[in-house]
Amino acid sequence: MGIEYFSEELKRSVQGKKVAVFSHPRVDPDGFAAALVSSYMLNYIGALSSYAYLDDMNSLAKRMNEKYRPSAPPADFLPDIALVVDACGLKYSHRGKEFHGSEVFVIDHHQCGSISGSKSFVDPHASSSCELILKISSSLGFALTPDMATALLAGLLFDTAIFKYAGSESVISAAELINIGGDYQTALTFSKRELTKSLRMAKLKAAKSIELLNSGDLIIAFTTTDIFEGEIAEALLNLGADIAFVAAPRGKGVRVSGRADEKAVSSGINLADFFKESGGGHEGAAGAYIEDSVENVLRGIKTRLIARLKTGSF
Ligand SMILES: [Mn+2]
Repeated sequence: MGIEYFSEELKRSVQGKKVAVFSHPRVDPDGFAAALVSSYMLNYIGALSSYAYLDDMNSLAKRMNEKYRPSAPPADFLPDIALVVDACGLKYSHRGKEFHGSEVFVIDHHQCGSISGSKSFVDPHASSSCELILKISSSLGFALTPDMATALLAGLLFDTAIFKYAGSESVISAAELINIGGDYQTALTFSKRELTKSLRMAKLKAAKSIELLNSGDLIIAFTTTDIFEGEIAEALLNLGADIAFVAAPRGKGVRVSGRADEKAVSSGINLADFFKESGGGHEGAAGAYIEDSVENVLRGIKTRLIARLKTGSF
């Protein structure tokens, strides 16, 4: 759905309505800022009330939460409409299952495929959801405050790993946010994870159980952890792997993070496509939640990966 049409539909639908804003589990700065700013924007365009459901955060989002302190939805809040940001629809959102209202909107930058039953503005070429919120706010005539611009900038910096994965659009959006009054230094403090002792321990522990697979010129690494699966997958690429999968038990299933370097991506590997419906992400960085044991999940990934590498059908 084009941005103008999406914005108009959103505005028309939320008039006088109660709106819930959801994002993905263990929300990161991109999801957090996108949800936070959306809730203000929805109030501005005519919602009766709007709240972001942000009670499952990663450590950086928690830091943002300390500063922004968004009001939590009242216990008796019964939303009519849901807006899902930074996730491919209600199904992938934290607490989306609790929503029993009538209409769902989605704003996301992951490769979502078709999202049934929702009106969506999805741009997989955007590096962050915060860039999309910036665009939608300007199309709705909603003026961002400097604090909101800082939050969106933090989300953009986090998702682009501080411009490592940024296209020209992200750089332009960042400049626009700074012009509005966004503070780059503050945004940086929300987007860079400190190398805490627990993160370093988790990386080193995960390194003890790395399994390697060779395929032509590519080195593929697998390991498990309890926490920080994304950071560990990233660290495995820094160690020299071309593709890394890290599995962490979470609830009744397993959260898997995958990373692929430029060489792997240019040879046709697309991790978002690899995980399909069970996950979301981009060609070089994607994750999935799969209900099974860690062993089964990693074995399944290996089997599918070997089959795909053999046939070159990535
Ligand atoms: Mn994102």
